Amino acid sequence: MQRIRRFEERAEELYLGGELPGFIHLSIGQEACAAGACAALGTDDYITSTHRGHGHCVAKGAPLDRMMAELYAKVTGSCKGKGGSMHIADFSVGMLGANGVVGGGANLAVGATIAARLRGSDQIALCFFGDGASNRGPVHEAMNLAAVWNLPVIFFCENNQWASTTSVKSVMKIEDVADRAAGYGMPGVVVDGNDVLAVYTAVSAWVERVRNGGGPVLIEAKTYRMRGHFVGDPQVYRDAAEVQAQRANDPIQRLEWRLLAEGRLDEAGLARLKDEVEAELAAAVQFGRESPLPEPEAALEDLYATPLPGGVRP
Ligand SMILES: Cc1ncc(C[n+]2csc(CCOP(=O)(O)OP(=O)(O)O)c2C)c(N)n1
Repeated sequence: MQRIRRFEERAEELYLGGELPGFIHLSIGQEACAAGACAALGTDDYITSTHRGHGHCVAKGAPLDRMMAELYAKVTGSCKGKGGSMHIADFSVGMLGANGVVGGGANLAVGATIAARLRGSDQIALCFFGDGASNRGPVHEAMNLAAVWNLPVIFFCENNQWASTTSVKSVMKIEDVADRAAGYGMPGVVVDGNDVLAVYTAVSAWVERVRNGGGPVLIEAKTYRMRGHFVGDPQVYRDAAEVQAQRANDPIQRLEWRLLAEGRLDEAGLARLKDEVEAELAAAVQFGRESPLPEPEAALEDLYATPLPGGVRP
């Protein structure tokens, strides 16, 4: 969680300093969702993400230097500089991509598990999506098909209370997104999305069942987006007091307090951990800054999948 938080705080600074191109959406406040959920998955398992994907990428194990280079649009980035923040991916760790299309990851997750099944693999997919995405048709089509075909997908809704400028309360007649699972004949579970251990426990409880043909599950994590929708968002749609009130529920602070209180970590250990993250991050920023931009011709590469023998496309 600390790696995610600091990566994003640094990205915010670099963006505001004019160093990073494009748009940046931060998941500050939601780190327990990414960290808790991904810790319950295997390296070979897949995740799909949202436009707020840095945390998911870090939590799945992507190296920070290649991520930072991607934000700099450099050739050493995990997508060779072609994805940037909003379309960051790292296939080497099963992170199939952040996504500019709200809800777009749901069908990718379903497709990845169909492909895995055809290969005879027991890989599963966890699809991160938002409360806003939960109101979109493609997400429901994905949940329905996954349920009907017993596909090994964990639909993980990060309900951060806001879809861009829209409060979840104004576009949902029900309290819990998880209730919608019943409509597809799958279990629906609500978890405290700011408690990393609760998220880890909840996801872990379903991983084996999902992997072993038990069908998909919908897990809704209640959390809160602490920053604007994007870096630079003036946030006129919500009260500063509302955001302020959420500070006491910070997932990182909560875990720190707990580990210190239980004697599992002391102040020196915590400081050491933070120093390690800072050193890793400083190296990542340097790597991003100093890496070359792609050659213009590279824009013409990777447009089509490599044909299989006989001209068949995979
Ligand atoms: C199909 C589609 N419709 C609308 C948008 C514009 N848009 C970008 S982010 C967003 C809100 C998404 O909310 P949510 O799914 O809750 O994710 P969050 O931003 O809260 O992480 C919208 C409507 C889009 N990118 N794609």
